[in-house]
Amino acid sequence: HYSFFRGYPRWPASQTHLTYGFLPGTNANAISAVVRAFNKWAAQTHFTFSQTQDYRNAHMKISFHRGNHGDEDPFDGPGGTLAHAWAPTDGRFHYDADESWSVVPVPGAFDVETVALHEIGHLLGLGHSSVQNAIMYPTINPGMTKGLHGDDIQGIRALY
Ligand code: TQI
Ligand code: CA
Ligand code: ZN
Repeated sequence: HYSFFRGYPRWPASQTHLTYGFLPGTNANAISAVVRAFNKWAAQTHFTFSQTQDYRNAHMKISFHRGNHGDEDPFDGPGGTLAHAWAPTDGRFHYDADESWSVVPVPGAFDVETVALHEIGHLLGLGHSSVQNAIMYPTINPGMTKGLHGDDIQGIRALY
């Protein structure tokens, strides 16, 4: 079953359109995969999302970093943490650049789109789910791709 962050942080009801931007220099194939993930969330929620070139002013900011990258949660090299994102309305979403990433299923590499679906769930206010096939389930294996599950959609609809 889905869960939320403590205090149920969420985007204001008036903000159904949210922008996202990528740190300049982000790999184009990774951008395409994250765009697909936003489109999948948009198809199942009241949100619309659009990519902006104005990274600094985007509601949600996506970037790749390694190790200590200036926030309160340094990355840990290969293994361990793959990515992190903050609860509403912070908007930061970071990938650990020290992991193996792929935009097509490759054994041993993590799927950029699948991880984006999960982290966008956090950006929108979802916590983790106990349903194994839900995108918000807190475990994933390399080479695995997942999509949105009924439990994820019910969670977002319950929050908003
Ligand atoms: N990163 C954790 C995550 O996004 C960060 C985290 C730990 C967290 N506890 C949290 C975030 C509680 C919000 C609330 O879950 S991770 C997966 C999954 C990670 C894990 O690197 O462990 C994905 C990142 F679910 F597949 F295991 C992305 Cl998809
Ligand atoms: Ca790591
Ligand atoms: Zn998570």
